[in-house]
Amino acid sequence: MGNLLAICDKPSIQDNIPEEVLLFGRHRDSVIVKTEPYADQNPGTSGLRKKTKVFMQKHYLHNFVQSIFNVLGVSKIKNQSLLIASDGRFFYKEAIQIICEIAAANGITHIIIPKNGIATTPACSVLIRKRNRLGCFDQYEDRLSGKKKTTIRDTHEQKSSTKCSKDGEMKCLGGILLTASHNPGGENEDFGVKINTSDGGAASEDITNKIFEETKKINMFKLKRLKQIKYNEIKTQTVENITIEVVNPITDWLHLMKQTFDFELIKKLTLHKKFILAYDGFHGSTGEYAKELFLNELQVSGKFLFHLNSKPDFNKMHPDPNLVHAEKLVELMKVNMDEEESSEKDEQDDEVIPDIAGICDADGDRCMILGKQIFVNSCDNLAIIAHYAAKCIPHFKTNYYGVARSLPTSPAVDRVMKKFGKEVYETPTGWKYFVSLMETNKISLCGEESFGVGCNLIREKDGLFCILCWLSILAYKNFVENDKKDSSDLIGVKETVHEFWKEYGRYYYIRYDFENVEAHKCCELFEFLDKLVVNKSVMYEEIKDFNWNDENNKVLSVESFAYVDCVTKHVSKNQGIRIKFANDASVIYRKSGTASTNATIRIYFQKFEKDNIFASNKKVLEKVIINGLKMCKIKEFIGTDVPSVIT
Ligand code: VG1
Ligand code: CO
Repeated sequence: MGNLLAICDKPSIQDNIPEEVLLFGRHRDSVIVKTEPYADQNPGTSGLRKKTKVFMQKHYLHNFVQSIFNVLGVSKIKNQSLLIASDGRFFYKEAIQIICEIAAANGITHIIIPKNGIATTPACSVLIRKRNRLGCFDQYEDRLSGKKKTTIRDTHEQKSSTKCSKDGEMKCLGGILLTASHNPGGENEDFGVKINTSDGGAASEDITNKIFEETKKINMFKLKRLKQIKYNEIKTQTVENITIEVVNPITDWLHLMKQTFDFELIKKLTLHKKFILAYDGFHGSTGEYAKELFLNELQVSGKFLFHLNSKPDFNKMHPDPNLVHAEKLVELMKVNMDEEESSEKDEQDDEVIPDIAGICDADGDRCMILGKQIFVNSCDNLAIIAHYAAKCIPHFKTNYYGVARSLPTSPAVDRVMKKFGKEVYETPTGWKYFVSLMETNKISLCGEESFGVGCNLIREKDGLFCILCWLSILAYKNFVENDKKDSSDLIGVKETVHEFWKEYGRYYYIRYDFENVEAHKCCELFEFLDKLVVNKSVMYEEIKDFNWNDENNKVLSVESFAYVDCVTKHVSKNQGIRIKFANDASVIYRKSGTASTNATIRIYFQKFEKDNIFASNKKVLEKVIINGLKMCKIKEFIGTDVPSVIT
């Protein structure tokens, strides 16, 4: 029996063998453990997310991790290196140990772990890309050879020619990131696993589909017991023939940021006597980065930097940068969403309000930007960055291709790109869809309405990158476009946003989230919407309580969004329903792919106004919201039309 199982690459086990069999590996030190599949391990928009206690169930994490390795196949894993990192949430230490043991038994010989096990998602992407000499890190190999590269996404393979790059670093198979991102953490909250491939991007949908299929039939996993792995010091050690390389996760990322941005220009702003930056890290993974970047590099005062130390339960905060959960900085910045936007300055002299505030989620890939008395909605955020990028961010001066945005992100950026004569790509929700567009040099910048923005140097969205974009814009406006050197009156976020609206018009925008909806009720609602897609006239029959004669209610189209990946040609269907109205308004309905329990329905309302740009967001969207809620018959299907979160 020993021999039989010893040669098994793909787990397959008979029912009548003992629970655990000691039998394989060069030193006969690995075991094969019998397991039962779980039916619910379907990775969503970005990784697998469940309650922590679900992950703590017997073999739950083991099954999922072994399924990842099964999909990759033994030949791709053998003697390779793997990154394992986390955002510091509860259960991450146990999880790192488990993954190391499964990885080692599956043939991984080199494991990279950031110091203390904590790194941001974008920094992990940078680390993987640097190890594999991809993109701007290719100078060691591809740039010299002048060879045209096929994209990694084309083949889902790591270039197998060399295992080590010229300076001796091991190449990296990819990363397993232990995070549930903006979801809360703790024993009774959420845990998650994101998977990044060797291009540094989140695994594409066809890979995650295969992993899900594997989890449904898995009946064994491999394990090599290792003594407790330590990663609190930066050093390389060997633990039972496995190299454990503990790295500083900040170095490569910071180096890349310095290449991307003009730090000298930014410092004119951050060293200005009147300038104040505020930051909230929600006790997630960004704290050490924020200290290094803001305190050491940009020398801002630490007075308004909050929650930088990593805590497993994020001090009971919900690390989701939105107007509800980021209340501390919303209050500090005096943002009042119910008021109309005033184009006038109405700041009181005696109050100290920072010039800009950034709030990142636990894994550091999202960021909400606030200015004095203003919230920058994420769609405008992308558009404003797109507008200024070539002027003040060195990377975009020479490498500015197109831009991509997810379906529910308003087309504010489309207006900017139209002016520049550049392409805009509309993708489903989730960063993985942007990766192929980056791989093929179609885009340089991309973003989502959920506080995500990033560029083609990294394959993940990056919250601190977003803040650096804003610091660059403000520095440019104050010290290049104007000379505010000695002035105390700096041009701020609010003026920048208002100026943008004046030039391009404004997309009013609100998102409603209905959380914890029973799955079957959510399905029924979407089945109904699907009927509208097939036949618009169903609307007129089914939605009686509606004034169809009102010009504002005129429906132009009802579509179900589908997308074809430009590299893999994978077709993603049912990515959301969009209803367009004749009055420049639209409503989009989606099922969230990040909920850890039950279903979350997201409804996005938007309306464009060319000249009426300083009105209240709520008032302008009032009718659109009423229409949008009626048209999906939400009250009928889920019993309420009151959302759990409004952004
Ligand atoms: C949400 C956001 C989406 C984002 C995703 C992952 O997905 O809407 O824009 O890419 O989270 O972000 P969904 O399916 O729940 O709408 V993160 O920072 O949670 O990795
Ligand atoms: Co995140």
